[in-house]
Amino acid sequence: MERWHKEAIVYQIYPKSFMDTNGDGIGDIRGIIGKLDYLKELGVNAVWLSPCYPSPGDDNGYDISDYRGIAPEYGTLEDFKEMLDGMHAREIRLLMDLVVNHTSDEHEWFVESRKSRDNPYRDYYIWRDPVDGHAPNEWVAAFGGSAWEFDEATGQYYLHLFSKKQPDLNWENERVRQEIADMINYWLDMGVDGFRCDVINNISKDFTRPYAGGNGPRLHEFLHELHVRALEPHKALTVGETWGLTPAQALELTGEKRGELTMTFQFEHLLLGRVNGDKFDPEPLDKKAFVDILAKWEIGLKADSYPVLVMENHDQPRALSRFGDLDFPYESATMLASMLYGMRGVGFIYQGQELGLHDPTFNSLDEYRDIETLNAYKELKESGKFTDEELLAKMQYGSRDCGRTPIPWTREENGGFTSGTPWIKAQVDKGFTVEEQDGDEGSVLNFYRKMLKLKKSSECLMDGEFELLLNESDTSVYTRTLGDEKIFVVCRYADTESEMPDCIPADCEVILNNYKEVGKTLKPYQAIWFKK
Ligand code: TEU
Ligand code: CA
Repeated sequence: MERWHKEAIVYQIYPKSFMDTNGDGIGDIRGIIGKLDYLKELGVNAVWLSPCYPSPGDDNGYDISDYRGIAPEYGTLEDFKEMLDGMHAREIRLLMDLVVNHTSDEHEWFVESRKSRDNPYRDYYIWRDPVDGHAPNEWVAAFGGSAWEFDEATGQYYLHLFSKKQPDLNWENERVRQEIADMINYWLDMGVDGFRCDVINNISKDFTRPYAGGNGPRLHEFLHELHVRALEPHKALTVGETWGLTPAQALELTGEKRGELTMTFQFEHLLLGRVNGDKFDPEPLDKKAFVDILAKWEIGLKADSYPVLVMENHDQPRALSRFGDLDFPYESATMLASMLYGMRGVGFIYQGQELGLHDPTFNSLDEYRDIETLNAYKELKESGKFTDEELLAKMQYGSRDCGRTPIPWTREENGGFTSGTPWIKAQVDKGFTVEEQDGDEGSVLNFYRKMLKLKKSSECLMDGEFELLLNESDTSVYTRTLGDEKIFVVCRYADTESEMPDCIPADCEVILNNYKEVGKTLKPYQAIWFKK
């Protein structure tokens, strides 16, 4: 397996909301091309591009109707190649989004599959007879309702773990697995460097279970086969989107000798502030648990895996709104970054995070676009338990659209994202645009630039051993150690001052600090990287 990932810092682009160049209100590939220097200057050396394949757009591109094309609204294959060359010229690698648990129902495989029970593509998907006139089991879909959809034409149900326009592929079928390996090779031959693998631990189903979940019996076998058929020959990097794993399970997917995935995301800390992980059911954030969970994964993966450090993506509200403090936007955004990226692992940064963006304000239901939000609203409303006002507050708290509004590049209308009408509302707040932060030494953007430069240039930050020294009373300290070098990361996770922890040796050098000074006390949300 290639080891370049240890030096990687990945920027996630959600193309629909990044930059529009033709005024149709939808971000596009030429928009990305125009911002490559911005990415280079930020200090990232890889990009994960959310899906830009042809799609009916039921789930913003996570419902793919052609695995080998580029969606016309995003541009052409020529534009794509130009973007890829532009990235490589700047030593930025490209990870594409690999969505192979399901396709769109408008993919030609499914169009064929649903035609008849003996169609050659029938077995590309998961079809079952009704049981006593009902769905084959109780599994529910991530976006609400049963995971089974009855298809009149052939009298059977098909499985969809997400929307009914996202039928699940049948990985038990060898032809499906070969098609996918071929498709992966097609992109890798073109020069793509790897993939972020959407809900990848769901590809093997376990029908003995009462609920739809991941990690079915053939998962490892399927991944190893892809590794042999496509990934390993190209030395491709993969990062699995894998919800609900334990560190032990993550090691089984990523260990050096496994020949499966390079890395997996861990999202356990992103479930905090939610009753039983339900994104529309808020509860106060347990800040101690936030640090403890991150530390648990650092330690749990140490033996044979390289962690992924993430706090935002296109499925999550903004970290500042969830884990930070809107009264201390600069301090808390930079503290969270210092805490997370000081750890061992590949840093993933979601577009706009580097500006310390907070959630946009949604004033009414029709400002939302996300299928999950709209379905949840409907279900919760039908339950009769909530007022309209309460429902809107829930959506504002948990909606995926909170992270999907356009990047505010300038102070102009719609943040300079488009000259037309944006596909989703654009929010532009004073101080939270690239234009304003670029030249401002005290901006979140310049803090990220400085931090990423440090992270990339230090072996100790890249691969040093992690140890948690302190996590109490809203102050934490951990160390990174490599040979005789030691880095202390000290974070104040509260809006009040505290004592400087006494585990910091006196003769340390300050290499990163989100305040001008290091005093006798820690200031609200102060974060410092000390080098010994
Ligand atoms: O997400 C999978 C996933 O389980 C969640 O993060 C999802 O956002 C949802 O909240 C489940 O309740 C991946 C993609 O990141 C997401 O955008 C897609 O909608 C989904 O897969 C289906 O492809
Ligand atoms: Ca456009």
